[in-house]
Formats: sequence, C-alpha cells, structure tokens
Amino acid sequence: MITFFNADHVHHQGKLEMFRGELVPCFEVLARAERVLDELQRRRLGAIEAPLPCGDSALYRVHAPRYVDFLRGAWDEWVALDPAHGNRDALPSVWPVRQHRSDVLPENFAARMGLFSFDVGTPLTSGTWCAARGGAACALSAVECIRSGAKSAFALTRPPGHHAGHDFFGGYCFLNNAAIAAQALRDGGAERVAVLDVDYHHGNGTQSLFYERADVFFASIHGDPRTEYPFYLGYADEAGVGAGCGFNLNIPLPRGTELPVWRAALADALRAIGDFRADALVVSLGVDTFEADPISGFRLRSDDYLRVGEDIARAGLPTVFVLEGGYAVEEIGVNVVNVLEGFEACSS
Ligand code: OKP
Ligand code: ZN
Repeated sequence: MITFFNADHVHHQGKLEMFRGELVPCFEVLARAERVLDELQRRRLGAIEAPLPCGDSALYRVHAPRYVDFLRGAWDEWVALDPAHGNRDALPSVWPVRQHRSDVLPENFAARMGLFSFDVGTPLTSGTWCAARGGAACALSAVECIRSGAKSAFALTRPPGHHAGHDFFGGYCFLNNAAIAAQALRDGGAERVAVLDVDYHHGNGTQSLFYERADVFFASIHGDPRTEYPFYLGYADEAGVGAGCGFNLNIPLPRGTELPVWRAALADALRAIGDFRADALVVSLGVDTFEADPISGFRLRSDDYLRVGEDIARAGLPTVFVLEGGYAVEEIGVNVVNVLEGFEACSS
C-alpha cells in the first residue's frame, strides 16, 4: 500500500490545551506521525511518497470560503494584534450559541476564532494552515491513487480532520481530510462513497457535512456521546435528514468496550456500507480505541488491529485510509500499521 506522508505536519505543534480548568501539554503531538512513519518503514509496507501539491479548490468543495480564508490568514492576524503573540498559540474564548448571529462576520479576531470553532482544546499555531493543507494534499493524492486502480492508499498526516465541519475547527481538527477525500471521489466519478469512521470519537464534522446527502454514506463507531467527546452529536437516532435520511449510521458504545463487541459493531457498519453499494470507501482511521490511550475509553489491543484491517478489506472496496486520532504515542505506529497490514493480507 502506498503512503502519502505529510512532511509539513511538523509545522503544527500546539503547546497547550485547556483540560479540567488548566492548560496542559497537547496530546496531539508531532511524534504521533513520526512513530507511524518509523513503523511503516520498519515493516516495509510499501512506498512512502510526498503528496502532489494541491490548490485550494478541493478544500472549497467541503469548507466555506470565509472559513478557509480565515484559517489561511489567522496566524498573521493573531501576531499583528501583539508581537508577543508570536510565541503563544491562539485559542478561542467566546462562542455564538443559540439565538446568536453567525451570519455577520465580526471584525474582532477573538470573535471570529469563536465563530469558526467549537472548543478551546484546539490551538491554532504559526504552521497550522501549512500542516492542515499538506494533510488535505495527502488525502487527495490517495484518492488519485485508487482512482488509477490501486486497491488502497494511506494518507499519513496530522493534525486530524474528522471533527472539522463546513465552517468550524475543533477536536484538534482544522480541515476535514476524510470528507475532502470523499468529495474528491464523488467529483472524480464515483456515484456512491462510504466513509467509515473508527476513531474513538464521533466524527461530528464528517457527519454534518454529509447529513443531508444520499451520495455519501457515513458510518461511525465511537464512545457514547452521553459521556464522551464531542458530546453534542453521535447518537444512534441520527439517521440523516431529507435526501440523506437513511444514509447516516451511528454506533455508540460504552466505555470499556473490548474487541468482540467493537467488532460486531464493525460488522454492522460494513453490512450497511455493503447494502449502500458504495463504489469507494474512505476510512477515518483513529487508533485511540487502544486500551492504553490516555484520553479514550475502549479496550482494543495491538493485535486486534490486524482483525480490524482484515474485516475492512472483506468489504472489497477501493479504500483510502486517513489518519485521525491515537494518543498512545509508543504504540500508535504498531496499531496503525497492523490495520493496514491486516487489510493488505486480506485484499490480495
Ligand atoms: C480528536 B480525535 C481531553 C478532552 C477531549 C478533544 C479530543 C479530540 C479528539 N483533553 N479533547 O477524534 O482523536
Ligand atoms: Zn479520536
């Protein structure tokens, strides 16, 4: 399997995130991508390439122009407010809620940070735009790869993407790489595309983007939002609306879930994707379902990820894998590469 590696990920290094009333070091660290890269090389999974450069047009297919334009210029605006900001990440501090206006674009920078975000855990840094755009480029290169006949391709990138919506960042995510890939597959001629999100956290951004559409099926297995981030979306009764009714599947599971129950949920999701008769599959591949993940609550073990890859391969679809979460840095490489190797073993 070919991997497109986002070397620009190093430019995004958040310093602190808000956690239980104090600023703590970010969980979403640079070493995550490097450990996955090391393990891919160690196990010789396949070629590792730089992505083709991408323009911004594929981003605008998914994200609002005023949001993309904000992200592109946000760091310069932040530093222009005060030169001392140069060594401090930008975090939002105020948000519009129900009955507040989101149609007017405020002049105030903090007000726009809040308009375009949904949590205070997602620092915007000097290199965030560069890193996020490199990730989208990887997702798009992986799409091109399977469009020209490959069975699968892997976009190895950070920051992750599945919490980012049409016009908001949050949950460490800025550009929704999986959604950008799914839309690019549609634009390239695939009639039906499925997105399977196996990250511990519900992919609220991806779900929202496709919620009213019948051409992209979204299925997600995740920690129950009654207790788990992102809390406000991801319930089992969210099935899509309008034309999209019946094209969204959420399978929330309780903390402590181990492989047998998790795998039965995967079988349900894959059955639904089969019934949908997808032409291509995008997998939001988070391995924060791992038993030792510091911010998550499932109990998958490293060997389990081989089974996950095998099960996904049996869907028999051209598949783009996009890296999402996974914060047990020591094991993230083994866990991710186990999924990819399990997939390869079963798809040849
Ligand atoms: C991103 B992805 C822990 C609170 C939760 C946000 C988690 C984002 C996960 N400090 N913070 O889905 O892996
Ligand atoms: Zn996650």
